Amino acid sequence: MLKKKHLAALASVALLAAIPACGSDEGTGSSSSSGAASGGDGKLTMGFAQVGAESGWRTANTTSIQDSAKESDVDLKFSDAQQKQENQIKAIRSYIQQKVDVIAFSPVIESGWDAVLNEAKRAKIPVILTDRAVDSKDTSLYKSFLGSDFVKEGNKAGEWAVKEFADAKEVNIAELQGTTGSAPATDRKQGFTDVISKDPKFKITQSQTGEFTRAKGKEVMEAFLKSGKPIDLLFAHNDDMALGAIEAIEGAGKVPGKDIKIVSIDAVKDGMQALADGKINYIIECSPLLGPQLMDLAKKVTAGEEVPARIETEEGEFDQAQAKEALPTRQY
Ligand code: GYE
Repeated sequence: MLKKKHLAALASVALLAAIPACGSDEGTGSSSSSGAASGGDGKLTMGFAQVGAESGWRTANTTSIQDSAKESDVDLKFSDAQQKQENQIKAIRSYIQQKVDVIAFSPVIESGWDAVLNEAKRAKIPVILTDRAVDSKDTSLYKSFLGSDFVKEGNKAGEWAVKEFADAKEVNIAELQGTTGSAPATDRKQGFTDVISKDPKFKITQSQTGEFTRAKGKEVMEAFLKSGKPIDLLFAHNDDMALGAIEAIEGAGKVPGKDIKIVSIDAVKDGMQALADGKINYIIECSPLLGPQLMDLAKKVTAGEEVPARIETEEGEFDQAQAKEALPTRQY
């Protein structure tokens, strides 16, 4: 998980329009695309089991995958698991049954995948992990991982906090964690804690999951505020939870970005707007534009080519001025 070397991988053009996140039967984990798998038309068939539609990041990620499948002439079978592992497992089993050429998925949580991945292996269907990792010891269960270094993202958020609060005597931190058991929640927490724990003036006094959604971020932040404990800084594992928290902070008569500083991760448009408006203070970028690289990997893997075990995306960081500059051309 902490491996460093990698090819910087910048996703190319992202085509984001007002295309809905997914067209699948909501919550059933069923697949939305038609056409026979490994079809007689010679097209590559990919089964993709998406996490859900919990955030702006996820919507952009889904659009990137759907658009690049079209551009690469890949027949995409897409399913939305509504953040439930059982739905993802069901979808993967159905892709195995349909004999797709390749399975790709973004595992909602890290554990519990060995059985279904072994089924795919026995069926000789290669698997590519995108965005989130699994904790399987047997790395032969998948061909490659394509995504971000979430520990590094947490480090960067911590490093910003250390600079921002250089003169403070005490910093009380509230943390909105992502989905419990997911790689980004575990790793971002670890990365952030590793940095701030070097100075005992930083204390995480309240920490709970907001499940990566705006609604839950708001609800949990309301509870944090009601506790009466002082909060100097909010560390939100994604922009959507920060945006929900902003509503809670304003609802409590406080000024987000001033009374309570906020650092978050993703850099989706709505988050960048809040940063430009001074309601969020700093954002670490996490790129959702994985589609073009995924299609490329799928073609190589199904052609029997060797691929790197891990491909990481290259990402930036934004303060208010940088957000203002980036916003007009931001793709997601
Ligand atoms: O940060 C969050 C989304 O796995 C990197 O999932 C992804 C995370 C992203 O819901 O917004």
